[in-house]
Amino acid sequence: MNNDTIAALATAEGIGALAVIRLSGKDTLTIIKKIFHPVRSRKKFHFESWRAYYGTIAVKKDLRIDEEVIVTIYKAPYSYTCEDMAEISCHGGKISSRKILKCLFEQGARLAEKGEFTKRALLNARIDLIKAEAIDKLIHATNEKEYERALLAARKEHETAVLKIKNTLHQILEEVEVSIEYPEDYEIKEIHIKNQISLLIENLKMIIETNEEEEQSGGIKIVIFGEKNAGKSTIFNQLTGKDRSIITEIPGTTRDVIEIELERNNELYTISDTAGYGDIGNEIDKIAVNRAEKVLKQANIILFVFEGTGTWGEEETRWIEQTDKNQQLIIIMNKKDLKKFKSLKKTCFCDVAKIDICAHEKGDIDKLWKLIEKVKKKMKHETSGENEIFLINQRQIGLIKAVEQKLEDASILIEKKCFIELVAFELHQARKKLGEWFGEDTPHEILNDIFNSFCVGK
Ligand SMILES: Nc1nc2c(ncn2[C@@H]2O[C@H](COP(=O)(O)OP(=O)(O)OP(=O)(O)O)[C@@H](O)[C@H]2O)c(=O)[nH]1
Ligand SMILES: [Mg+2]
Repeated sequence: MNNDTIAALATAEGIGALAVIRLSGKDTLTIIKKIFHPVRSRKKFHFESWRAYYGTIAVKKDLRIDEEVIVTIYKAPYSYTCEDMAEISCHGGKISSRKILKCLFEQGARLAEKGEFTKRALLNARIDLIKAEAIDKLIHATNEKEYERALLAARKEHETAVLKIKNTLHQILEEVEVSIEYPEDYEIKEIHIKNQISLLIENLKMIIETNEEEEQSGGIKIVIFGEKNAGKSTIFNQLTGKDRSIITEIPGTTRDVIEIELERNNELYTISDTAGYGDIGNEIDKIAVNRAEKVLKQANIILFVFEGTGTWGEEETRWIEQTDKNQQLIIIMNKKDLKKFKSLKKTCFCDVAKIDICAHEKGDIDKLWKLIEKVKKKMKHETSGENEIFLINQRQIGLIKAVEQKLEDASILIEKKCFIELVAFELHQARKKLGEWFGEDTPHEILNDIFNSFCVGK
């Protein structure tokens, strides 16, 4: 492995109070000793690990221009990269850090590639690829949910849960390999091996399912649906705080599905406004309702909007009864400010959440948000963290799918009474794919691709 000395700005470039430059590699201490002048020490200076030193760096010796800095030293192997490292904390803004970096390059350091510090941590076995990707996800997280999942994926407990899967597969493979040597034992073990594989397949399927939902989710999906002109778009604009949907008194105003992502109380939501059902006038109406029905199926929470001045009929009941048992439902009786308004609260659908509102009233929209947050708690999946496996990107999901497929293939071969060597081959393939998940046997080009998405300085 290349352990030449690399340097990069670790903080975002731009105006700010401070900037931090990172340095890692075999010449770190030599370079620091050459350019850094501690303020207190007059005698020969000796760096200790995990200590911060105040001093200056002469960025232009002839003119005696010095940069004030704090240098923190991390000696190998107790650093992020397992190599000698230094972090130079200097004044923010572009100029200071650029000058210091130039100084470091003049002394033999080179500019780090994207993610090269973390790549070194991986190649020096300080972290595995799952943790490396979790660290990257932490930095790129755009909402609390993503951040929380990345944090959990970087924990020791997660490593233990991952190890359990790895060990189970290794045990199965061991049993199969012993059977190659002692085929007479295989008949006794065959059912046991098949059961073990089935259990692992089930476990992986569950992991894939929950993580795919999370990866594609964009948070909790709320779909606003209901009869034409009931006030869906008004509620949509009010809930999102945006003037996105067109509102008119003409029934059938909304045709396409309109979607907005938003974060509220650390939760990510995707809210969709849809076309209303009712008299199907023309081909466009038909297409519009079809589109609405499609997104309705993907909803975690359905806000069923009905104009409280109308009469609740069979069509409404039919829509309500179509709701999947995994979907949460809120019936909104809108336009309560109108004279003819009738509440549905006490009359029917006892186990469904209901609310009477006037979509123009801010207080009512606040109450609706509270009800949504209450209903949300009933949803099946809430992150517990314990023993849970987090697949935080499509690469990881793809690999676990491949492992699961290889196990399925092995299981079929056992069923068909094929040669045990063939079963062992499939299990070896499964183990290889599993290894790629945490960075064992991951081809170099793939590693490069992964770290290319990291920041320089990370
Ligand atoms: N009085 C009263 N009018 C409302 C209320 N909510 C919405 N409206 C009005 O009802 C009309 C229809 O509102 P929209 O939000 O466009 O209804 P919609 O359900 O999206 O209608 P379509 O897209 O045509 O299906 C507009 O004139 C709104 O101003 C309410 O609470 N009270
Ligand atoms: Mg509308």
